Amino acid sequence: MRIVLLGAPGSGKGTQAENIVARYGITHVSTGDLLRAEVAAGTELGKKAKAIMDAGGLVSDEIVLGMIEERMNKGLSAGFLLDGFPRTLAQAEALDAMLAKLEKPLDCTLFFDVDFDEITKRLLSRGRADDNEDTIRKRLAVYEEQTAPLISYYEGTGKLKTVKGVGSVDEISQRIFDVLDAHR
Ligand code: B4P
Repeated sequence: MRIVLLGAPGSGKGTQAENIVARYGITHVSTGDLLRAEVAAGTELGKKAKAIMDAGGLVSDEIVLGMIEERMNKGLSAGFLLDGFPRTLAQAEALDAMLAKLEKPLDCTLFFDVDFDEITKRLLSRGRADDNEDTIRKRLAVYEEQTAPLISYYEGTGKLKTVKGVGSVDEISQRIFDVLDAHR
């Protein structure tokens, strides 16, 4: 199973990813986690990424695509869940090209539908370095401008499934499992 999770920052991608990979035994690839690992290790890439992430921007397509390619080359078991990637049209097109070459097209893109008031509440109570009010506002604006267009991009492929992302974590997981079980 090859899945993309699409949604605004704080829509629950990372939270639900854990439950999805546990159920279907697929590999979890989170560009946010990969970037935070680079920051924690103090690499050159991490230093560049940290300033951008703390300001609520998107790390460059070049850096993110390089990380994804490196991760894909390590092998991806029975399938994969891409969490937080792609986030721009250029990333989505590059992903399609990569997967076409591997003859492993996506099965499904899950879009988590959550309104911005709920997201702001969640992120303020999480309190990560990039979760203050100014940064959240910036991240949501960047999302609207650069990531939200991917909803119609994936609608055009016929593979978009929208999941209401409000409710308890378990309720939302069940909605996701209902969609994904129909794909197995
Ligand atoms: P990410 O790590 O992808 O994080 P996120 O979008 O903030 O969060 P997510 O949707 O995973 O929410 P979560 O489950 O944690 O990105 C961080 C930064 O990395 C980006 O801003 C960007 O700078 C950079 N980056 C990453 N990928 C990139 C890319 N492809 N291109 C360029 N830059 C990239 O949930 C949030 C909170 O809500 C948690 O506290 C959680 O406990 C809570 N929550 C979850 N589900 C809930 C529910 N049902 N009810 C109540 N609370 C809930």
